[in-house]
Amino acid sequence: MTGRRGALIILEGVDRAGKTTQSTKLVQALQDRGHPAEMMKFPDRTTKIGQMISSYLVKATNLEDHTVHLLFSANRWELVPLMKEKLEKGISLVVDRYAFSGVAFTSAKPGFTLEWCKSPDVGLPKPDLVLFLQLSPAEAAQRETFGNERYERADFQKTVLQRFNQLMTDPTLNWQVIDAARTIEELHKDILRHSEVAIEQAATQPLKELWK
Ligand code: NYM
Repeated sequence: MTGRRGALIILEGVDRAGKTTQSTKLVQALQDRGHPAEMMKFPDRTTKIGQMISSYLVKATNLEDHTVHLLFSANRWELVPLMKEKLEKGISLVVDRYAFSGVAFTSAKPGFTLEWCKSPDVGLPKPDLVLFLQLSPAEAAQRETFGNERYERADFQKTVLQRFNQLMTDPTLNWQVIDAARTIEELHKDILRHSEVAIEQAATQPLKELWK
């Protein structure tokens, strides 16, 4: 590779923290400033695996808990060749959820350890930046009510937040906690600032592997 590689930037957080709004705004702002950037989201419901996941989330089908965890991971792995191709071309990827959601949501179910949940995602492209949109359960409760999908329950989301907090103690990752209780524009400014630093730093560094 001769040119600069793109940065892998992930947005994580509990449901309703504003990840999708902020990912869209970030891609637009990066493009406006001359940084090639594209958005991705997980689960990617457009693939065959993604359709199985989507049908589970909308409760049209039931899947065994380990099985659905592995499908979420497979849905990331099937997009790895495309992600690497884009990053190598110098395109930064802004990704709405990644392996951290995978681990936080499954390990919030009884009988699942963080270690077991992490293992299928070991070796995925390692993010250069993980932005965690922090919103307390009380603040989340003031936003519009949950939809009807699986996992959209306040008690479950509380456990998910605890699991995210455990994942954020990992010093091998560049976690940045963003206070998501502020306005859309305030959050956006912070997110853009962190992202531009990450893009600069990633440009001259090889892409690494997650949790390895
Ligand atoms: N989710 C998302 C998981 O349980 N595991 C995963 O690996 C990922 C990426 O799917 N409640 C959950 C979190 C969400 C749901 O996400 C769908 P979205 O962003 O609402 O499409």
